[in-house]
Amino acid sequence: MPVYLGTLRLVLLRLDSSHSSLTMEARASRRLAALAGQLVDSSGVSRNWHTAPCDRGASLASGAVVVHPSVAAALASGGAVVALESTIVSHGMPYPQNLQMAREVEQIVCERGATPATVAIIEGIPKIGLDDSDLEKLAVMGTAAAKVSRRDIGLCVATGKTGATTVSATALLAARAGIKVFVTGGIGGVHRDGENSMDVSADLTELTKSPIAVISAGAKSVLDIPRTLEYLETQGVAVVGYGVTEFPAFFTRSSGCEAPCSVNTPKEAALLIKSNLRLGLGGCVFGVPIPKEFEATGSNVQKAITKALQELKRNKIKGRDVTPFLLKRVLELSGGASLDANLALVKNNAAIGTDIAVALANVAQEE
Ligand code: PSU
Ligand code: MN
Repeated sequence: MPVYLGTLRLVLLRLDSSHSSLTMEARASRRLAALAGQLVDSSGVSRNWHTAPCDRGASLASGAVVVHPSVAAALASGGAVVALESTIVSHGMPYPQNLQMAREVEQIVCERGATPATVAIIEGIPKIGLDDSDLEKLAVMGTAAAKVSRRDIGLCVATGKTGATTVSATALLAARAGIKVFVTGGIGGVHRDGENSMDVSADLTELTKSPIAVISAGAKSVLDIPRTLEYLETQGVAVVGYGVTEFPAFFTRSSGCEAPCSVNTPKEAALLIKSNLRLGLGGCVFGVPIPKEFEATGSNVQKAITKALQELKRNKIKGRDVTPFLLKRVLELSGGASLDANLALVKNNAAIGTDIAVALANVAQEE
């Protein structure tokens, strides 16, 4: 029985302290059974949350979490699974390139030997693994879908809305389903002027809570990359350069900031992830540099970033709207150049992330 279950039992017993001990036990068991019943796969079969592989935490406040049958089967057999976020689809790219990207990335994951699990909340139901119709719905909705970070999950579920999950919400939901590797484009970070605005993405703090490895192309230079790395260090999140010694800056391979450590192969990455998981150290971030041939060395994207940052200030955009605004303006101002680079790096991350997930599954099976 996981330690967590004992803890929850204790909490429930305390809540019921006005009743006799026998009643307390019975009531606690009933509530645990009810919570466990909230995790169902899409065939309607109830899965026991508490005995799910890599069980990590309490069930969500309300509603069911639907694990796609392909993902549930892969997890049950110890196969490699790769989680994918959905805000990149709805808020990160325009339609129809976003849909094409989402399908291609899933395809890459399949071809390299893992099961893709795109995460989103569809009409109030958190889903781990989407059908193509769900992907299409999110891609077409674009910014009409809610942008759901950790704090927004409860409301989205309670109101039955459709929401795309950011890195933080995806990491949380995927890790609770037992997924250990998650591919994205770029992670959120400390925004420029973040020392005053305190605009620090929940992506960074989530990795202290959710045990999952995020494979990214680093953080965009619209962010304050040195402070992002400092913040991750404070939070105790391992940051790893993949095949490089610098933490990459999304459109460019170099950020001028050294990565605290680096690995060169999927197996090395897998061993690091395994150690982190075993020791209960939480999540980690891998920075995979954009392939050289797509690197936006041209002044085009850099100029667009500078201009977008000026516009951000002028328009007084704040909070959850900052990142989507910057992504959209950089795309428009660079005349589409940023989109080509973005697509190339996401696909590259998917290939490398899948190789890492496969290596991790192999390492686990060798034991
Ligand atoms: N950076 C990108 N593309 C994206 C995002 C960030 O290059 O699509 C999205 C991710 O979903 C990330 C979120 O988790 O933005 C961060 O938003 P915020 O800064 O509001 O935390
Ligand atoms: Mn923010």
